[in-house]
Amino acid sequence: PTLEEIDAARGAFERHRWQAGPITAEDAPAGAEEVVPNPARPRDEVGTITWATPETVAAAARAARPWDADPAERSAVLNRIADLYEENYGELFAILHREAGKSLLDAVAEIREAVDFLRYYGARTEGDPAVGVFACISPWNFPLAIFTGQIAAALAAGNAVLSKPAEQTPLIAHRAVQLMHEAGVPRTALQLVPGAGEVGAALTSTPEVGGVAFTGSTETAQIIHRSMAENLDPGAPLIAETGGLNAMIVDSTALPEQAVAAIVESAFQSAGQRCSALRCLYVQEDIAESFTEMLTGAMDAMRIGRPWDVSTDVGPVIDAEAKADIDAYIAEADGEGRVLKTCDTPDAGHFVAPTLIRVTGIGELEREVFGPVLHLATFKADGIDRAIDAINAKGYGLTFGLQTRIDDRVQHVSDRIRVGNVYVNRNQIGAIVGSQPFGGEGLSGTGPKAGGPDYVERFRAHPADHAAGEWSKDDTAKRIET
Ligand code: UN1
Repeated sequence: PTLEEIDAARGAFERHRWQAGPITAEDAPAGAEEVVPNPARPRDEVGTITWATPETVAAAARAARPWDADPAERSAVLNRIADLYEENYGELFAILHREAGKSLLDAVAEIREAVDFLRYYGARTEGDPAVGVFACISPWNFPLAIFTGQIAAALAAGNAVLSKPAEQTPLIAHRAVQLMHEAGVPRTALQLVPGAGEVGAALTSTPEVGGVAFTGSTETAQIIHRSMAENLDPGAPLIAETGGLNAMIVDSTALPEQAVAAIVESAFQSAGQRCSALRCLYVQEDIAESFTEMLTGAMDAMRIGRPWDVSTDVGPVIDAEAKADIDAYIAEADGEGRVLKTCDTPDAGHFVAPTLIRVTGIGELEREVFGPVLHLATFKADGIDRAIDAINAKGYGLTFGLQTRIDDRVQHVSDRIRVGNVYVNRNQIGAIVGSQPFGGEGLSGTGPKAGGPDYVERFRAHPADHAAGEWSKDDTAKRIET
């Protein structure tokens, strides 16, 4: 569909109110009900959510049964879900806009990616038996794509899934699970338990759970890992995709227009709410002044505003808490005189101004600020290795960008940087299922890469291979995209 058609299809759901809650195989107790707000429009009530509780999780775990249909049938059902997503795109767009504040372009990419995950993992249903019951815990920043990707992989391997979407985005998850059941996934093989931390804690300590897939913060991954160690089978796998402190290096040979476009997209698209987003930019000292001027000019040209306007580049952040946190971070930098550029934003709604902050190096960054905040440092002509070492020293290892026209440098830098995905002379977000498997190392995650050939394998029971570490090279190896 064209953007106009998408917008029209979405428009039919402009005032709809969704009602969501746990979806379990058998009757299970549920908890309190709450209104789901719209991050861009404070008075818009998008729907209501009835939360699951630890008791809901216990009942769902008892009712869970691995999906024992043959691989061809599982494959057909996963593809049917993809078809249903495509047929229902207007409604899915509307929820992504109103519940998650997704811009039109981000929502297009998100539905595309969810469909890609379903078809890609749907082609990998043959293999060893399932682990059993998988808990899938997903983030709000890709509330359909990552939510669907985890579930599709677990189901492709024949597992039963207990899925907890992020508490900010339960409505899109609920609608997705309805479509999955409509396509033919048995209710015993897929149950939805929306909730906050206590539901997550119940999932990662329920003895029936044989493995956990998690995407979210590094801190939460560590909590999950501890809970699994204390409560689950020692062999239960944790498949985690976590945070990043991603950098880009721009040397004096880079094409400035190309580099600026890549930086603006990498740092500010999706309001910077991607684990892959660019956080710290290193520009070679010799060109820093003119380059910074171009970059701040490009920031001036960005449109920040309502996600449902076709021309919007940057929408809101997810909620009031996120806005308060990022605004406080910017205010502190401002107080220290380190803000180089900030933009105007609409008054109402959870908008955060895209902001450029001066630092001496990535070492100064104490944490991942999950919003449209970019840090800028410079390096001397002979200092590129020192910059890379400083980036590696942070311990994360997700994405890295390089802008250069020196061929030898591409190899040298790619060899030295320790990340999952290296992007050369392009943006460093927007990995594509199948052709660009995505995932990191160190504090950024366990591997295997999502959208890669080994991802579904980790959802199967083959302890011999696990023990021997016999994963193919694509499992965690660095990938270079140009
Ligand atoms: C995330 O933000 O949690 O390449 C991971 C990208 C996306 C990142 C998803 N696949 O930008």
